[in-house]
Amino acid sequence: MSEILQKLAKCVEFGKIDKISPYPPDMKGQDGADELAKLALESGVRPDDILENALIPAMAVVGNKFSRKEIYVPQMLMAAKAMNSAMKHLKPFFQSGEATRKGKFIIGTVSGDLHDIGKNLVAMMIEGGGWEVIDLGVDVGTDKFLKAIDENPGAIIGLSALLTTTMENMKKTVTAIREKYSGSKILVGGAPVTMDYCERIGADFYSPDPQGAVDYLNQLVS
Ligand code: B1M
Repeated sequence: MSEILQKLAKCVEFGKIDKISPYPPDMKGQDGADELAKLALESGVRPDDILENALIPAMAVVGNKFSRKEIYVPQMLMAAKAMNSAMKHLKPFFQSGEATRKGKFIIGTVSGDLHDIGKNLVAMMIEGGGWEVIDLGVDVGTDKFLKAIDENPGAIIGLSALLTTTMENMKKTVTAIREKYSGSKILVGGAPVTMDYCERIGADFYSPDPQGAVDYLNQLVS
């Protein structure tokens, strides 16, 4: 891996957004993910290589550390912010079709539920894993999910629920998706959700954390 990509991966892993960012303190004054992604492109590194050889592996390290409880939500958020600051330079290449991603992932917090911190972490990690993410936000009703699937055929769907009361809406949405798009893959998660619940409502997979979600998606296209 080139020196620029090594530095970029380190910035993402440790949440160094840009040069003026004071976090982490031991990287103060150094270029961050923002400057290094720009420099990599200017040096002729392909956007695909930046994603595959710097951003994705760095986010996988972050996801695994989080799963092992070696880091917590704030460090993960900083890593995702650093990743986003690099992604903003790559996005035009993906949008123009000059570079490709692994597939599309639609995510939303189910109807009646306003919790989005966990959902956002999952969305950011999946984007960092090389996927295009369509984030429908919170309090997403079944019709909105169906419309998004209609507009993005073949996309994998992710539902998040944080309340025992809104888990019932997760079930309704999964049932409606199954009826209309029987072949779609549905991933569910959120604090009260379990593998047993996932199986009972007919979803395909449950992950307790973002890295499990990334691994599941990757395994579908491997
Ligand atoms: Co609410 N809330 N809340 N709340 N809130 C909980 C969930 C609660 C457990 C607190 C408690 O009573 N101890 C409780 C639920 C109880 C229950 O259902 N049995 C509760 C309640 C009752 C409520 C209200 C009803 C309170 C009220 O108004 N009376 C109300 C409901 C509003 C609504 O949604 N309609 C409410 C409101 C709120 C706030 C708006 C104030 C705020 C949300 C802010 C926001 O999200 N923007 C809030 C918060 C912050 C919490 C707690 C404190 C923290 C949730 C959180 O962000 N955790 C929570 C108590 C707690 O968990 N300690 C609580 C951190 C986040 C990283 O974890 O979301 O679990 P989590 O996501 C994890 C995994 O679950 C997984 O990955 C993430 C990272 O590991 N994951 C997925 C999540 N989604 C996934 C999807 C996947 C895969 C993995 O695939 C698609």
